Amino acid sequence: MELVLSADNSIKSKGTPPSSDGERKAFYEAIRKQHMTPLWEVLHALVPQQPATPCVAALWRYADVRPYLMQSGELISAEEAVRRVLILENPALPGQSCITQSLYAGLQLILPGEIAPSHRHTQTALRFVVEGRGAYTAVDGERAVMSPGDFIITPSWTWHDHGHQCALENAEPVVWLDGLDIPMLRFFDAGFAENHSERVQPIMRTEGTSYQRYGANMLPVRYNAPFGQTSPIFSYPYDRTREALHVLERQAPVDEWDGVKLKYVNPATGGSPMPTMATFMQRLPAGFSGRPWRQTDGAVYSVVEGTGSVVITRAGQEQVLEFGPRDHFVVPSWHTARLLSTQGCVLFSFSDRPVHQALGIHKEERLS
Ligand code: 1HN
Repeated sequence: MELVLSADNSIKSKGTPPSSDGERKAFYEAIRKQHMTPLWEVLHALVPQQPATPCVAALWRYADVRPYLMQSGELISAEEAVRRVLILENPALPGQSCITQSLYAGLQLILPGEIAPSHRHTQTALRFVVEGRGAYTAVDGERAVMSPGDFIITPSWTWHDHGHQCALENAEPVVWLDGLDIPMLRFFDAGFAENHSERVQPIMRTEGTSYQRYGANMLPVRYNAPFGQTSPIFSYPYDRTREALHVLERQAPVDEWDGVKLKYVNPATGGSPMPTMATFMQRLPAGFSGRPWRQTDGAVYSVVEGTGSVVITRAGQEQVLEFGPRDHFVVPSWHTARLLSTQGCVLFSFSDRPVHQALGIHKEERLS
């Protein structure tokens, strides 16, 4: 028989019978006072065999959401709220202000004549314009007018304010989707923020300067990245994106999983426009019945045009979300999804993929 030295310095045979539940509980209680806890009780949860996100798939129908957004416009001004936003919370993570464990999403409303005051923070933001015209966002001294389908970036630590220039009687409310890396920065305890001394930051360049400088497949000869790893183009207008997708749909092979899907890039690096978030626009042709896939990056979708459905399966449970224009939905990590569209549609989406890729942990499976 093999003998071993036990914790109390007595010699016992190696095959010591298992301790009772009571003995173990007392032991856990004792070590808790030392701020210690046994790994063997949590090992499987800490290192799951595959991603086991607490997030669930969810859909926000614009017809359900819009009345509340407009009601928020009567309750509080953009100025008082600083940012008048209704946060899209993952139904399984109430109170955590996040749509996935790493991403924040919200719908922001600005009314004609309003100003959302200037500030900056280390969190990176993206805006995807959902409805209305006449609003602008200013980033470090340059304004970009917002139109539906435009994708706009607020790089980390850049001054930004929003406004609605249109004082006309028929001026429209403007709504956009905000996507931020807030939960990631919270995780790293790396968030800083400050307010500008002025409500509206001074304008230093005429509108469109960044696009002319960096958006024509050219860069200034002595290019010096103005926003670090983030794209120097802070507005990607929808008319250009839409045109590209439509030409590709007619003239190039359609992917059986994605339809026609393009990723936005930082023109100076070819990489994602922001270090923490990837953005995509895709077109599903009429009659598209996509194949299923799953990937580690949970993604948030904004429906731009058309209708369709996404079938999401996890642990044998299937969920069908039917979507139309301006609806939003989330496909969490490692949920199997497939997209269908009878009449054709256009979908914007964003995810935390660049972080997965930087860490070498991105995984995607395309199923048949
Ligand atoms: C923010 O600055 C904006 O600038 C939107 O529009 C949403 C959510 C949390 C913190 C800052 C914006 C935000 C935010």
